[in-house]
Amino acid sequence: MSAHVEGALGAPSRESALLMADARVGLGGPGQKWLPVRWLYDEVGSALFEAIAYLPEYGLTRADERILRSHARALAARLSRGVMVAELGSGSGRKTRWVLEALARQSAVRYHPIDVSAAALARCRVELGEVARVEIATHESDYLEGLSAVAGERGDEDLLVLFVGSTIGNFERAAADDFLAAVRGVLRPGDALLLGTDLVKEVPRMLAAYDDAAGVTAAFNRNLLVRINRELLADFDPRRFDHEVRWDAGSRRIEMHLRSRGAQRIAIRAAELEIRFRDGETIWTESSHKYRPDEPAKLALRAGFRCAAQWSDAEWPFAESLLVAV
Ligand code: AVJ
Repeated sequence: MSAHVEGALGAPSRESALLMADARVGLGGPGQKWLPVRWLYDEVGSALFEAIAYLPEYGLTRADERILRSHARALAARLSRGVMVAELGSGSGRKTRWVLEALARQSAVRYHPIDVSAAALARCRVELGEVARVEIATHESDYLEGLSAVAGERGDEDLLVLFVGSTIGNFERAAADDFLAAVRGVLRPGDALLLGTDLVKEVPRMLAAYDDAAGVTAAFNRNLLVRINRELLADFDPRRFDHEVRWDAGSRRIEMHLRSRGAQRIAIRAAELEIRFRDGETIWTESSHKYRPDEPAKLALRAGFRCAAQWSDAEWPFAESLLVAV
């Protein structure tokens, strides 16, 4: 629990060392400042994301859960009995419960959540630890490494990989292609991937989802600066950065930025780095790509899957696509 704090005071933790390297690359140069999205999710960031899922403006997580809940049985019916389940990103486990329960009605299930965050895995174990006929084995690693380990452990049974919540939206489009191809590379024909994608909607609705009235998403975004202060001994004043949300129509993505109020210099002591901001200059902290309904199937084909089924939500356009490795 205290690893991050220890990282700041004593020898840097492994995570802090990686954050430092990313800060050097993303903040040190002359171009657009940016940081990889994963740094948003420390303990506070993860808790804020869970709060975001309750915001009236942010329907994504609830839509994802509604679809999984309503179609879990239809999904289970399309899969072979005794399927092994791996999930990329363990989330809170809440929406996964529906899928696991439906599968466990058919036969016992082994569930392998994969996440870089030990805290997220611990919460997942609490949430899903006592679902009848479900056995959990957690993997603290990145997605592809964890998935290879899971694939290496199985015998004859098929594998179902869950990649829901529109986490894929964080990838650039070319990187999403590469990632799905890499996932396919670990799978055997007949294995399945359930892919959740948030769909394109009216622009004001998408903007509001990332700029809610209560300011929870702004806090989620600014928490990144607080984290860097703590782990890398930096002196960001989060009040001097505005939460900014943009819709890029060309790439069909929402972007989150932190926009400097005035020119400022920030010291990142642990990295022996000084960063200058011009007035209005931003750090690009996240991209959330939005998909057209036919895009997941096309993406699937390019990566070596066929789309066997797609379910969507009427209230909040979101799609869950069942992709089968060919
Ligand atoms: C968890 C990546 C799907 O991009 O919508 C929510 C994260 N960022 N509000 C998203 C997020 C700001 C979320 N994903």
